[in-house]
Amino acid sequence: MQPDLFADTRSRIDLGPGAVLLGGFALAEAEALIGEIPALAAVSGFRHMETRSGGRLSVAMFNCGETGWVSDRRGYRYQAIDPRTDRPWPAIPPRFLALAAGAAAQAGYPGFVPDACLVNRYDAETKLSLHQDMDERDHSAPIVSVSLGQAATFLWGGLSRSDRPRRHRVLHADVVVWGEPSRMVFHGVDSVERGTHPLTGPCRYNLTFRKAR
Ligand code: MD3
Ligand code: FE
Repeated sequence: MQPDLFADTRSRIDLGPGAVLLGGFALAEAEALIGEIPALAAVSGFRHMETRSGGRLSVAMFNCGETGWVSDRRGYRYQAIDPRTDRPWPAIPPRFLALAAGAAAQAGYPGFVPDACLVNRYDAETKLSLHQDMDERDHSAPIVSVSLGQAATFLWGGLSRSDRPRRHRVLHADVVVWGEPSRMVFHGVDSVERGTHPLTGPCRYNLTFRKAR
């Protein structure tokens, strides 16, 4: 036990096997992380992607990294070129990489080097229905998720769609690390709380770091 390693984390909650919520892990860095978003968005840009069925995702998003997650009429996939700009996604900022690697290490996954960072923006009324993340090639790598701004209710289900999800409140600067065997659980975001966060206003940002290829 090395207590000093846990100094930044107010609470550590085990969500399930291989999945841990590090409460407030990003608190010291949060303002700087949020401060990186406008310059990244100026290169790529938040957009509501289309779905295969012609709908529109209510979460606004873009990626940084060598590859990025996209959805359109052809379905979901990762690609190195941003379809909106026809150029590569912006690089993942070094402070993003450091935070993601630090959280992964604290959760028991040393040496985490993500190649994709999805930047999600949830405005009031935005929800993300229950789903699994299965578009990544390497399911043995963990996923690191950083919540910024307004709090939300996270839905944490099981390995079968019909498993009734549990609800967890995720707060500003909370970091969740999901590895095997919880990597493929169904999950979603139920509702973003109303109100105004001093750093993000009415919205919640989520940075999701993955090894996609
Ligand atoms: C749980 N994003 O982008 S955190 C997504 O808050 C996504 O923006 C949510 O689900 C958000 O796909 C949830 C990220 C997350 C990613 C993968 C998971 C949560 C996960 C895999 C298993 C369990
Ligand atoms: Fe997901």
